[in-house]
Amino acid sequence: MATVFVKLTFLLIVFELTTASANDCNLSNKKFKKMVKKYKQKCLNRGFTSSLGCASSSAPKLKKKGKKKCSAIERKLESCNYKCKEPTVPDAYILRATCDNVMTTYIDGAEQQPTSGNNLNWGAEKIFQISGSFKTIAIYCEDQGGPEGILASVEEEGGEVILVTDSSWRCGSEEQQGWTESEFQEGGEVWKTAGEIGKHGMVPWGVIGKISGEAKWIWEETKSPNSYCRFTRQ
Ligand SMILES: [Ca+2]
Repeated sequence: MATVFVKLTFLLIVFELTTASANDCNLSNKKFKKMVKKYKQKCLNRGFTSSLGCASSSAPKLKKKGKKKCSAIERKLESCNYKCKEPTVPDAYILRATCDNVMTTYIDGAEQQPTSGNNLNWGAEKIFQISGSFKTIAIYCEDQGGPEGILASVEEEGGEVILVTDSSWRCGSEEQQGWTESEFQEGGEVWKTAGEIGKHGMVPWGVIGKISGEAKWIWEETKSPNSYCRFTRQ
């Protein structure tokens, strides 16, 4: 008898999940809000591909069971005419960068290793996966003769560029204590507006990988062999 009861309950739950379609919203306002929160936290922020057109993060991915739960939540929300209002903040960005000649990259004070590209080779773009909540990108470049420059862009997973190297960056010729940290104050005589050398694509470098075409080659203005450049988000 107990087994039959469990089976019936299970069938009822399955029936409810699969038939919750349009015009079938029976959630109280409180429960609806709770479900929206769950949808954002457990589904969209975990890379669930929304069929309601909501933006979702890239990683980590959900397993089969999780996807099934999210689909059920989504159907329920759809039946309640739920519309995505704001895109969720991406979990990660892609930083593409290079410099002539040797590059060291920091995000919020921590040195980063590229997932692709070689820090010693200016001809190859270096690719970094960086946190969606990053504040400060800091790039140190050592010039070893000939022309010098730093070139970089940051994009969302979908390829939309959110920032490039240009005169919005600040550069100096001295390594100052804490210069890679987001709290660092770019004051005094050392930190100046980055000097723009020219647009991505210019000679002698040409086009480097998939760095944005809007990016400019920059350097600290006195043309010292050492350039420390940084950008902080508001
Ligand atoms: Ca050089």
